[in-house]
Amino acid sequence: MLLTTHFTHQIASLFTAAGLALAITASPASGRCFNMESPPPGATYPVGFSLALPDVTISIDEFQYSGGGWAGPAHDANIVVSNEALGSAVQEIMVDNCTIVFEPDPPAKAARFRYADLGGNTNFEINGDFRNVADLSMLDGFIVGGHLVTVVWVSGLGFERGILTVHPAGPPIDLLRVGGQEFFLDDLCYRR
Ligand SMILES: [Ca+2]
Ligand SMILES: [Ca+2]
Repeated sequence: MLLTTHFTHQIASLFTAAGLALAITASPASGRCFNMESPPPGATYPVGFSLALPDVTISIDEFQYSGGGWAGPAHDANIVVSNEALGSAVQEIMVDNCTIVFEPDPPAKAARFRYADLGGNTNFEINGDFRNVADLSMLDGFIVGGHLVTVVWVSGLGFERGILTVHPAGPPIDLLRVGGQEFFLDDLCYRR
């Protein structure tokens, strides 16, 4: 896959005072990976949470239902001991009726993550190009925010697992958002 070689051997760990512990690359200048292994299990990040690191801001934001209404602020993301997204053992983040937003600064060129969508619809956004789709696999082959998106569809329809890649050769990626209902995310990487 696009970013595997770039990141696989560069993961180190970081624990922040704010508690959203993340895995990062040895050289953040080249990009980052977030494997969700360092936070304590059960760590909870409500809508409105925001963590500003020197080169990326990560926040939890609202989720839009399939009908267009918004889920509101009474939701959160949680670190869980599970491997629904088929990523790095043993933890991942469950983004439940909310979205997680990555704003890399300097911006990224490409990104990739593993997910399990065990609920209803999903939200996905690059640089203000917001998509609300039943399943992320519906974005396979589409251009979002000026970037080609491909999805390796692992299983299911409506309850699917996959790997989503945001390919390079688009504008700088200032913002990447993803979320769903009973949505599990792991090993989100981007490179600069
Ligand atoms: Ca993990
Ligand atoms: Ca779905």
